[in-house]
Amino acid sequence: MIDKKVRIIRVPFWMGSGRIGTELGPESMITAGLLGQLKGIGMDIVGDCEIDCCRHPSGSAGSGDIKYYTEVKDMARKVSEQVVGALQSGFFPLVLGGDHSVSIGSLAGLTGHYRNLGVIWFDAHADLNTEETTPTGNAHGMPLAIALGRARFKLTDIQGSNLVSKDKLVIVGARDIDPGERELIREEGITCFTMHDIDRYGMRNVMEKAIRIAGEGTDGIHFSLDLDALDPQIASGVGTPVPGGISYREAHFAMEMIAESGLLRSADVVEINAVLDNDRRTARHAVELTASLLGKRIL
Ligand code: 4U7
Ligand code: MN
Ligand code: MN
Ligand code: MN
Repeated sequence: MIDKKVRIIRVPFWMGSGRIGTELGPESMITAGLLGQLKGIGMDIVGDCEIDCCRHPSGSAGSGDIKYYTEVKDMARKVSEQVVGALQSGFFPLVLGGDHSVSIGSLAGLTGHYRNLGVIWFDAHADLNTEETTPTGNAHGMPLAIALGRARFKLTDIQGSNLVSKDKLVIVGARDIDPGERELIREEGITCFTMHDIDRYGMRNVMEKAIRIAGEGTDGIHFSLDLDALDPQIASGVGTPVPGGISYREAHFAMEMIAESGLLRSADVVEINAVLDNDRRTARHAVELTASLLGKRIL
């Protein structure tokens, strides 16, 4: 068990996903018992906060390349400030989305604090679209391109941040990759363990490699959990489900391996769409996975 003071940063934001529902994510995880789970494993929850982000846009999505660009950037700046504040106080930042554009804020805050950050990105998607390659204009498909400095909107547009190093980034669980993203993965040599790799080598081998790449010679690992990494048969409450995903047991084991590594420095839990999560199972899985990630053990 990690002896940790955790600051929960709730980000009720949906505008990076283009549809409402993810703004209810933080609330749905709290309702599903997140605080009790974390206290149950000895976590001290200190000064949790909610980001004051735009929930009801006054205008349209805008005419630029990124929908709701102004709102996304404003949200990311605020998340970044809270993440920096948590780190300066010695607290573990746990960011609850919201759609995956909230991670732009997490990464901006983290890279300002840690010179050499490792990142593991658990996702059905690569989230590597740029303004040029995005098929949708939705910012939640772009955070990694932004973090690597490959989009026009760069992480360093947020004050105090640095870019993420492509050598220290690992994507796990991908199975829906757009043509532009595929090209970027090849060009940059980004490590992307697809479902094919998980089938072939098993979750254990994939995670051993992922933890080595993101954890060796870095200041530690940021783990970003997009719930659509899970198979939609067990986690249907997401806006962009893709069949053929990670099983319940594979996911738990991956979380436990990260916890055991002792290298985890921060985490995001994102993309629960409470409007689609009718049976609340996705929120419950999110809570259980978060507890395992932070050190919950069976025995
Ligand atoms: B998520 C998509 F085109 N690639 O860019 C896009 F398929 O944070 C989906 O991983 C992105 O859930 C999904 O809009 C973003 C699309
Ligand atoms: Mn994602
Ligand atoms: Mn995804
Ligand atoms: Mn999604």
